[in-house]
Amino acid sequence: MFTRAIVRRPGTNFAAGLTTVDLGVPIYERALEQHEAYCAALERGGLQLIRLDADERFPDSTFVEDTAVLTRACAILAYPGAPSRAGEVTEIASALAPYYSQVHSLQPPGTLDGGDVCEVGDHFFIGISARTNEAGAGQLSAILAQAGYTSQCIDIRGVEGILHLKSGIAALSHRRLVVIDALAPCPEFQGYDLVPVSADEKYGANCVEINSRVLIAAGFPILAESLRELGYETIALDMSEFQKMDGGLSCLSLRF
Ligand code: CIR
Repeated sequence: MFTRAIVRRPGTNFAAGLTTVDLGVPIYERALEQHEAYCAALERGGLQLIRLDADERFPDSTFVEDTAVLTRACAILAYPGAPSRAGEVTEIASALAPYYSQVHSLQPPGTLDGGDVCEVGDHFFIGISARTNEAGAGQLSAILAQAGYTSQCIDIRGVEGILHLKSGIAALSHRRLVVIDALAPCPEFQGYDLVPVSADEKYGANCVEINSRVLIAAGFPILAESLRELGYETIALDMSEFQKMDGGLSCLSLRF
């Protein structure tokens, strides 16, 4: 159950951020509208928003999820794997300080993006990716273990077309995992109730459950229908401008 979320408005230089996809240049005005609709959906889910101003020093800083891992016990400041993003963590640390008495920080040579960390109950999957290395995953795993959580690493470096682990999976209530076809066979995911996502709806896998409603990217009708059949209310959000920058729905907020 989340009660709050940190969000950061995209800056005017949002289009100068990192991307590996070839979907065109994002339209800033549209990104702002989509961001506002996203914030409204979080508020509709009962979350109190901590809204940070745009930070033009960091074009990718609207993707706040990558800067921290939040648990009930503690906050863990990430060490983003892209050098252009490492400085984003400082302001997020200040924003989190009033809410957490226990704050840990990952240290180099460890790198870790929050988008690689997927919490399912008291267990965490940590993606080893182009952004998160073994050292970062190891540090996070040790901090989580101290706090009473278990974790497992999932190597996604060979999985085409996903930047982060959570580009390909999402945890829902009732031990459900929304999972793209390429990750569904992972032995670590067996024992969960898998909600499969076909290759042509892959981007939709990055969805977020907010207090029993599921926010999903618009345009993925098969996944939306599967979720409705499972009894979830879904809210579809247009994410086109964030998708152009490799960003999924979860990465626009840090929920806690
Ligand atoms: C980046 O490449 O870092 C940003 N353009 C997108 C980050 C997306 N983050 C996420 O999905 N957790």
